[in-house]
Amino acid sequence: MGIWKTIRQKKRKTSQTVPVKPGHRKGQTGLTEQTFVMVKPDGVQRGLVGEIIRRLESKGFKLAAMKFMLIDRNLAQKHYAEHADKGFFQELIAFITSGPVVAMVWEGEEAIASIRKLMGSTNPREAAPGTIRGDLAIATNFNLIHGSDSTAAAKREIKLFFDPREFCDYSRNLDSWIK
Ligand code: IDP
Ligand code: MG
Repeated sequence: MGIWKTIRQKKRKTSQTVPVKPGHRKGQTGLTEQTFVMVKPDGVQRGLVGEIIRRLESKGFKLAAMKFMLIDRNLAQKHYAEHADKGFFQELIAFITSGPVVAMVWEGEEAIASIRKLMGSTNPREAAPGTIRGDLAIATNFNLIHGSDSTAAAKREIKLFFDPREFCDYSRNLDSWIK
């Protein structure tokens, strides 16, 4: 009798002190997306690679692929093809090819729109405080970060920058506390 009591007490103690994995799914849409994100040459030059990655990691997004690279003119023109007729296009191509970038794929629930929100508006002076551009940049042509703006853009840009073999498939135990 005395032994059973001890075991029961131990069990109760354990269940009170070990956090229980969240069982509900309130607020979750179940829409896990991948999005293409890049720390632009100004972010690398200013030593903000870590700060930018920290913000995406801290939010809870999961890194799926990453590389440090130089973008050549051909890739730059393809990546920014939608802006080919804009007055700033040549300046944009010159800028994005001017130094190394950190190209990444980030994954998570509604990652495309959510990371756009973390980035802030294109013009950093209009970007909300708390956003990457709002906190860390001033000029539109030095706005630190690129992020896909739609599902179609994410698919296209990921394919443009990454080979499927460059992705790491892994799981994180902490995901059950994020989604
Ligand atoms: P986004 O990066 O917020 O998606 P887009 O309109 O797609 O903004 O423009 C792509 C990039 O082109 C911007 O991030 C910025 O670096 C650059 N850009 C956009 N508008 C201008 C401009 O008026 N002058 C100079 N550069 C610009
Ligand atoms: Mg864009």
